[in-house]
Amino acid sequence: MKTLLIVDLQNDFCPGGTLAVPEGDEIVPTINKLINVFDIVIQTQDWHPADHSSFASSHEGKDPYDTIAIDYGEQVLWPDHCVQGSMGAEFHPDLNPLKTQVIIRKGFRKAIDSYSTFFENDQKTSTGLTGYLKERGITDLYTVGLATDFCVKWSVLDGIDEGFNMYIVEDAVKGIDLNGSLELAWKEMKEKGVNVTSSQKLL
Ligand code: VGL
Ligand code: ZN
Repeated sequence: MKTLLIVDLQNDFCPGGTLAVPEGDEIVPTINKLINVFDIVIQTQDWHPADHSSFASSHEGKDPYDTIAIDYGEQVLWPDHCVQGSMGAEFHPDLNPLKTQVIIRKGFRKAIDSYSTFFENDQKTSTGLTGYLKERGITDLYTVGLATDFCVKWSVLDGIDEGFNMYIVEDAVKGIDLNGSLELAWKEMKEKGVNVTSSQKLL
């Protein structure tokens, strides 16, 4: 069964939010159309405690977009975003929520960030998504949402490693682009074997 995976389409990642992805909200109408042609819709929700370790504000003397070494590797420090219970963590108000069957929250452990919908940034702690998909016999995931070069990319790469057929809908994602990260993300996803498709082909 064809399943749509909508990554982090939350207020803080849209213009006006604290970690706004340029034109992040412009993909919402396309995604609403795609929702109509999918049997199953899954959403992810970045969901951080207010003192999360990925926030620059949690590290004295650090600014947003600095990087630090954490025991699991390099971590970009972000502006505070998607704090549990805040408006910024809510989904974009125009996104059709009705067909969503499950919401995977991630990044709720203070010490570990989580870009991917499958594994947190230590690459070990599971979100449970693989088990959910396997239990339901879901094999093909069409990925849309924000941000192409962080949560979308890591979800696609891990999804392939977990044995799923991963698709990315190229006109239904938007990137942050930090020091060339957007171009690198496309390269990494393509090298790993993502299927690139478009809303025009699906609708
Ligand atoms: C994301 C940075 C921090 C994303 C989440 O959704 O791509 N990026 N948290
Ligand atoms: Zn985050």
